[in-house]
Amino acid sequence: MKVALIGCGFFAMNQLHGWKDIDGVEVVALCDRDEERLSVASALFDNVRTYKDAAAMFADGGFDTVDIATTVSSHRPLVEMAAAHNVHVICQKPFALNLEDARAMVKAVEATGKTLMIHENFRWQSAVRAVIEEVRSGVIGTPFFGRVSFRSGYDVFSGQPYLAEGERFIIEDLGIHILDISRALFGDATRIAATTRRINPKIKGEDVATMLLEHEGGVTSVVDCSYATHRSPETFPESLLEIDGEKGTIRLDAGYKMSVQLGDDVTERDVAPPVLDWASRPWHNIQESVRIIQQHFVDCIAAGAEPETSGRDNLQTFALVEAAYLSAKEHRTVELADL
Ligand code: NAD
Ligand code: 89Y
Repeated sequence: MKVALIGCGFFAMNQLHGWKDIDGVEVVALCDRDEERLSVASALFDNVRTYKDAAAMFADGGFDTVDIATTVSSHRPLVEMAAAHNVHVICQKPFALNLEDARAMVKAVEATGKTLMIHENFRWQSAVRAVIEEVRSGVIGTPFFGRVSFRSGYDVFSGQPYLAEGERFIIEDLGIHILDISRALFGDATRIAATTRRINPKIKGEDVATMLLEHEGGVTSVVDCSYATHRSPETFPESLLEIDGEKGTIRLDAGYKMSVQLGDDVTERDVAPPVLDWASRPWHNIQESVRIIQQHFVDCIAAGAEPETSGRDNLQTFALVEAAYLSAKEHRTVELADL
C-alpha cells in the first residue's frame, strides 16, 4: 500500500510512526501548507515527496491511499478530491462540520468502490478493546446498563490550541470517541438527551457534557466527559467503563484495571497498553490504538471487508454528536431518526 498523508501537524506524527510499523505499507508523499511542519515530518523518511498543495500531490499521483490528518474544516474538499482520484481514504475525526457534509463524503467515496474509514481509534485502544470483546463474548449475558466516562483536567490546549477557539469543544473533539465506544459496546442509539457546561473561562466551547442514550437493543448508557475535572492521579486519556449485564458486571477502572464479576466471583486483569518505542506517556494508550486501527484498515482492504469505523458506520457516531448539541441547546430528548 502506498500512502500519501495530508496535514503534518500535532497528531499526524503518530500516524506517520504507525504507518512505518506496518508491513507492506510505504509512505510516499506528504502534504502540509506549513513548510516547517512538512520538513519535520519528512525527516522521518528516507525518500518521500513533499507538497504544500494537495491538488498538486494528487495530480502527481503514485499512491493508492490517502490519510487525511487535517482539522475538520478541510475534510470535505480533501475527501472529495481523493474520491475524484480513486484512492482509498482514511480521514481523521471529527469527520465533518455537519451531517450533510458527512453524508456527501460517504456518497462520493462509495461511488468509486474504494474504502473510506474514519480514524475513530478509541474503540481500538487495547484496554477498551478487551472490554468490548468480553461484552461481545456474552460472559455477562445481555447488557442492560453502561457507563462510558472520560473526566480529566489535562491541558489539551497547549498541543492543540484550536480546541480553545471553536464554538464547539468537548462533544465534537472527545465526546465523539466515547459516544463511539458506547456504540461499539451496545449498538446504535435511538435517542439521546444531553447537558453541556463551560467551566474554563479561557475557552469558547463547552468543556463538560453529560449524555444519556437509549440503544436499539434496550441498553441505557450514560456517556460523560469533562476537561474541567481535578483528579489525582490524573487519568488522561483513559476512558473508564462500567457495564451491567443480566449475569454480571464488567468494569474498566483507572490504571487500566479490568474486572469481571459473576455472582461473588471477581476476576481482575491488568490491560495496560504497551508503550511503543516511538510513544510516550500518557499518550501511549492513544498512540498504540493508532497503529491498531491502521492495521485494521490494511487488513480490511486486503480482505475486501468494510472497516468497523467505515465512513458509513461513522455517520451514526457523528449523528450522535449533532443530536447531543441539539438536545443540550433545546433542552429536550432528540430522536436520531429525526436528523
Ligand atoms: P494540527 O492543526 O496540529 O495539524 C493540522 C495540519 O494540517 C496543520 O499543520 C495544517 O497546516 C495542515 N493543513 C490544514 N489544512 C490543510 C490543507 N488543506 N492542505 C494541507 N495541509 C493542511 O491539528 P491536529 O491536532 O494534528 O489535529 C488534526 C486532526 O486530528 C483533527 O481533526 C483532530 O480532531 C484529530 N485528532 C485525533 C486524535 C485521535 O486520537 N484520533 C487526537 C488528536 C487529534
Ligand atoms: O483531539 C482529541 C482526541 O481525539 O483525543 C484526545 C484529544 O487529543 C484531546 O481531546
